[in-house]
This record gives sequence, C-alpha cells and structure tokens, in this order.
Amino acid sequence: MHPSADSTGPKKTQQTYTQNLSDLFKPIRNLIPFGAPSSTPSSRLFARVPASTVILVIGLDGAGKTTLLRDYLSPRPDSVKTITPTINTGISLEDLQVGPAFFQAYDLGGCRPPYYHRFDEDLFRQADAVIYMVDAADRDRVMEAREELIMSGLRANNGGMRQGVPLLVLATKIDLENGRRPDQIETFFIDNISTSIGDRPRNVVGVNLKTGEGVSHALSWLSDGLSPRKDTLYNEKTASTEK
Ligand SMILES: Nc1nc2c(ncn2[C@@H]2O[C@H](COP(=O)(O)OP(=O)(O)O)[C@@H](O)[C@H]2O)c(=O)[nH]1
Ligand SMILES: [Mg+2]
Repeated sequence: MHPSADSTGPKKTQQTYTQNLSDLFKPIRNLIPFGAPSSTPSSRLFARVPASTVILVIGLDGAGKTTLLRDYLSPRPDSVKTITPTINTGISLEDLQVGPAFFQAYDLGGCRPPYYHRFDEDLFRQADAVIYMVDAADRDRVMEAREELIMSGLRANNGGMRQGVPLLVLATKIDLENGRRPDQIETFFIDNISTSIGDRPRNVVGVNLKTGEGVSHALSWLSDGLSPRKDTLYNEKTASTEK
C-alpha cells in the first residue's frame, strides 16, 4: 500500500482495512531466505513437513509463545524476526523459518479494537497447524483464552481454522503452584466446545518452558501429524519387518 493512500484516498471501512493486513505481511515474509544454518532438537521434528507449512503459535500475551520460538525452535535468538506492517496498526507477528516450516507467533486478546478479529481469523485460516498456548496459571484469563479460540479460531463461518487442521493446545507454566492441570484445561477447552471444534486432530499437553518438560512430546505429536512421508516410511519399515 502506498504510504499516502490512507490520508488522501477515500476513507476505508474497518473491514477493508483489516482484510488487507494479512496481505501486508506477505511481501516482507518472502524476503527471509529459505533454510536456516542450523536447527534445534525441537525444530528438527519438523524437517519432514511439506514445504512452506505454516504453524501458527497463538494465544493471549504472556502465554509463552515467544519463549517457545526463541528457546526451543530457533537456532539463535536473532532468527526470530518481528514483522510489523509499514502502517501503524499496533499489530506485530513473530516469524521463524526453520527448514520447510514457518512458525508465526501472534498475541490475541488484550485491548485491541474488536474489528481486529477479522485479521485473527485470517491467520487461523491460513495456518496448516495451530499451537494454541494457554497460561495454565493465569486463572483470571483462562476464560478469555477460551473465548478467543472459539471466536477467531473455531468459528464455523468462513473465518477460523480450515477443516482437518490439527490443533495442539499447550498448557504452559504447569510448574507454578496455582497452575491448572492439563486435564482441566482439556475439559475446559476441548470437551466443552465440541460443537465447533469439528473432527480435527487435537491434543492438550502441559509444558514447563523453563525446563522443557513436555515440549518434545507435544511437538512430536504435531510434527507426526504433518509429516506424511514419515508415516509412509514407518509403515513400509514395519511391513518389511513383519514379513
Ligand atoms: N514458570 C514458567 N514461566 C514461563 C513458562 N512459559 C513462559 N514463562 C514465562 O512467562 C513470561 C511470558 O512468556 P512469553 O514467551 O513472553 O509470552 P508471550 O507473550 O506469549 O510471547 C516470560 O517471563 C516467560 O519466561 C513456564 O512454563 N513456566
Ligand atoms: Mg511474545
């Protein structure tokens, strides 16, 4: 978009404005060179996913999204790029490419104007997998986290996650005393919203991002679901040893 377009052109509706936000990110993302010089044990799990797989890491602020990208998936902290559109929208996206996978981290909720939900829905719709991060120790905001997931991620109109896209709910901060247990998060997040969650593969895993407890178990589940070639190899191997 031309920088002067907003001031001189006809006034845009809020809808058009947010509709274009996801387009603003695209040209910037394409400048990031393909491939990374090194990887981490967690990022190597995604080596076999199809090229340009987009994994959305999303949830309320403070849930642990940046920590997951920076401390587990990124070979170096500076590999995580923060992308903000040239116009001042108040929106920013953290982007990390490792091998064939793009991880995008984005904050939901807070005091953003309601029309930003349109952009949130766009992000969910473009994702090939979603890691929904919930601070299990933030009892005051667990309801807000659930509402954001339903409103932007699972709504049954043309917004939200596409059919069959896997959903990994990561309940973080299980090390803190007041943290809810992962099975409580599961009941709250999954069981009670069965009408809109659909048939998609889903899993709820508790993690401690300070120690890494639970992280590789959770990410293995997701990467297995995204890596058909691995399944094929596994099946062939199993079949040949069973002969
Ligand atoms: N104790 C504990 N702290 C965590 C855990 N995960 C994240 N944090 C902390 O929570 C804060 C917010 O994390 P951050 O990654 O910035 O959240 P974001 O807003 O979702 O990107 C940071 O101080 C992290 O160190 C966890 O599992 N246990
Ligand atoms: Mg963050």
